[in-house]
Amino acid sequence: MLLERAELRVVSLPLLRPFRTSFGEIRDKTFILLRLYGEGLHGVAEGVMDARPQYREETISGALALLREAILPDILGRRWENPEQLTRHLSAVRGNRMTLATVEMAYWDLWAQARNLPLSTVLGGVRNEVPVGVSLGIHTSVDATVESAVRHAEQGYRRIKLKIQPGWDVEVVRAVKAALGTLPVTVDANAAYSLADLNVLRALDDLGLDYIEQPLAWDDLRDHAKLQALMRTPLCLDECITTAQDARKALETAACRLVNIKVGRVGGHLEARRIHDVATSFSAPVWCGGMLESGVGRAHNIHLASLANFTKPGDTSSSSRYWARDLIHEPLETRGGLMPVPAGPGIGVTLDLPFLESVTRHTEHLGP
Ligand code: OSB
Ligand code: MG
Repeated sequence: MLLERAELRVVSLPLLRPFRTSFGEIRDKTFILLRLYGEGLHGVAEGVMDARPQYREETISGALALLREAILPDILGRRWENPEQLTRHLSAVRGNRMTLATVEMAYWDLWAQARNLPLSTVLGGVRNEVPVGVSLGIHTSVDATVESAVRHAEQGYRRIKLKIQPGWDVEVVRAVKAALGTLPVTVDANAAYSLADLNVLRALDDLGLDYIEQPLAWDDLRDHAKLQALMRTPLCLDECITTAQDARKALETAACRLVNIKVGRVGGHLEARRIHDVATSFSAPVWCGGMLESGVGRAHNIHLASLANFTKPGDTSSSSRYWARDLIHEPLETRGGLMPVPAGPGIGVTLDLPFLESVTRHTEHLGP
């Protein structure tokens, strides 16, 4: 297929309520939206990098420059037979997995549409609805957190994940566990601890959590391996894993026992599927993470989560938890803790163009 041209936007969507993690609070979700055009169709994806490099190292401004100055001029005006061929070509780029993912995901959407097939089908997905949990940000009180956890459990979510940081951990987790009974509870520290915090980490180990997500530094497999050897609770890596080789090394060294796969973090659907396959070969489960995506990124995540080894509930919860109005027409809403995989061609959702226009901060066109 000839990739004819691209449209790059920066979009800002107001969150219904602020979301706080150990690295900061977000009120408006600002992201890159990329549309790739070919054969009278267009594919779309969003980037998961933020304005500031607080989760990982990529940024919106860095990604825009790289897309505009190097990656898009290199691939536009050329024919690409399939996503494999495009991804192989893009593998010459070092790092920048979020930026690469934005391009690769938009191309997958376009390519699947050209075949009139849902993305989940061309990826090899095996289910038409995927199990989901919620990720609850750091609240202002333990009571408010328990109240929110119970409300989401009543809505059918299959796992409650609590964001934690030093000073906001054992007490809130214990209270939520007591309120929820047998429903799986997990925590996500976004790299806020170190091995010097072993006392707190050991206390968390005694609380019966399903797993502990990314307790230590974003780029440190070695200390995670040391920690996992001291803990009964499985560790799950998020920030540390950007390639299938990272996942292989993490599982081989027992730095974790499961992986949070975010297609937008790891260079796209092909690499996400490779990570899924590596984890399968280690009998390690995976689950689909989220980055507070709009309906565009959320739809991509849901299609990916239809692969067989995504057995743990993911973070792809209902769009209405995040936005008063989403960028797409189709509602992405869970029923009984299950999110239906959109059935249309490609990612199976369509942009609400007037609304998109009203939340766009910046637009540029590339190609002839
Ligand atoms: O670490 O999983 C994370 C949100 C922003 C950045 C990092 C993370 C998260 C979440 C929210 O946990 C997941 C979601 O609801 O999209
Ligand atoms: Mg995480």
